[in-house]
Amino acid sequence: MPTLPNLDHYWLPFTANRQFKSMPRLFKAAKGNYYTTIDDRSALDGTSGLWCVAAGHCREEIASAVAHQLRTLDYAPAFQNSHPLAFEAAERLAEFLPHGLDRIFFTGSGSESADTALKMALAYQRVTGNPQRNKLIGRERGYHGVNFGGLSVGGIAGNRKAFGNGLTGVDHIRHPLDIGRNAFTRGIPQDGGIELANEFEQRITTLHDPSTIAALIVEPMQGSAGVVLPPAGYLKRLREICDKYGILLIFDEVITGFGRLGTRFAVDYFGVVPDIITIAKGMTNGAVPMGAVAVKREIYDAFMANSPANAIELPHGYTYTAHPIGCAATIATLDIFEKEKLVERAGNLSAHFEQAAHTLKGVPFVKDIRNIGLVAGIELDTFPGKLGARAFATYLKCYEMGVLVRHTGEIIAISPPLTIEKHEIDRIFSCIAEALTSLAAEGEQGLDPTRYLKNEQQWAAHQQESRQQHATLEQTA
Ligand code: PXG
Repeated sequence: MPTLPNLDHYWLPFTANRQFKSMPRLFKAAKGNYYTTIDDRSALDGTSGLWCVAAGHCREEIASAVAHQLRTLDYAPAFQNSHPLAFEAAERLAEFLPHGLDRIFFTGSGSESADTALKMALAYQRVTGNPQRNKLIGRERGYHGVNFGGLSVGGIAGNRKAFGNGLTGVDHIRHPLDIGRNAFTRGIPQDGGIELANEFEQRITTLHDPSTIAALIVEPMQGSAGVVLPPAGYLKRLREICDKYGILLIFDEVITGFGRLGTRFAVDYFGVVPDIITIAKGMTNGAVPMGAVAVKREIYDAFMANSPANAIELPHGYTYTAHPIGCAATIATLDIFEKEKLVERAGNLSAHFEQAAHTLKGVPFVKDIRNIGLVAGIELDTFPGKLGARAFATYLKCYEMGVLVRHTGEIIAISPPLTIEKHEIDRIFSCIAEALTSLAAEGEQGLDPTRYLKNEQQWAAHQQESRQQHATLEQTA
């Protein structure tokens, strides 16, 4: 029996800690599209880790670039000094990013990218003579990470409630999910996009003076809140409204970037170009925590032109901005994307993926299926009074069957590595079908998490027991 580490000290993020520690789900290794669990079972990664391992796990090219960098230059001061790889990584990203978004600021995560982008938007308005533009607009169900800026413009209720007031001067527009109208649409919904976007204009003109608004931030596709797709024409209309009122448009592409939609970025998918774009996750293939903000050249130039000589143009940055290891991982990741044509690969697989996802129509509890590129969201009917229990039980059942899926609220989200094979895509969705079918047979009992992962529960109990014995021995010694 493999030994479990002491589970007491690590406080897990966005996790029911007590529950997790009673049935710990630990991975000890990964390769390609598979994890190995601590008890030596293989689990097909239906989620690219947390949407980040786009090129598959444990890529040798990234490992050796990082190892080399660690031995050559482990760290260089990020302020007032730098290192060549920072410029090379920025140049490579500028080539990969949508045309025109070619001035790059590095961060340590998607959350830092979101807050950096919001601060840049506010500062940009000041340096261009519009200091009254200090309001930020986000969207219901939006997720822009967990720092105070991203949290404030974000719109996932559960993430906000515990943390006080957040930023002032923030408002939200409506999210575009309309299951009543669009359930089981393949790809993006065709109707309602323009009227929905027009609500943004209506809201800023009736509730705010639009000349007080600095920026609108949206995820082109809302990932964390359960795969919410923009209807046709919606993003383009948001762009037009922003242009009309001099509002900056920020696309948070932390999830949609790096091939997830079958195009490099959502910008390329929708043909709508924001002023600022945030990225992270796939940028280093999840191997090193890193993110970036790319801005239009005009924005960077405005800071340079309007700041006094020798002044710091943007008083913002992190100890780990452009960390050498992250830069090495970014360049190695971009090399893999290029060499293996991963974006094209994802695009070519999208039709098969869509077909496979929609085989779940008619399976018990499935009330909507949403898909785009290599992303699918499967929304389930909630068991009365137990929001999320069905999706969680589905996740546990799939885990037992050797497939890793994500659950959020009552939605299962699938986002495999772009290296996924067709038979693996089929396996993910047939596993979900099997899990839901057996949940239907089991009724309410099936929703009880303690029924699952007996192996893991035994370990946790065993660990508890041996630690108690140890404590007793220590006391008697
Ligand atoms: N913006 C977007 C659009 C994101 O999806 C962040 C910012 C924050 O990134 P960091 O690196 O600070 O976590 C994210 C992160 C999920 C899930 O299961 C999604 C994220 C993170 C963890 C889980 O949907 N998105």
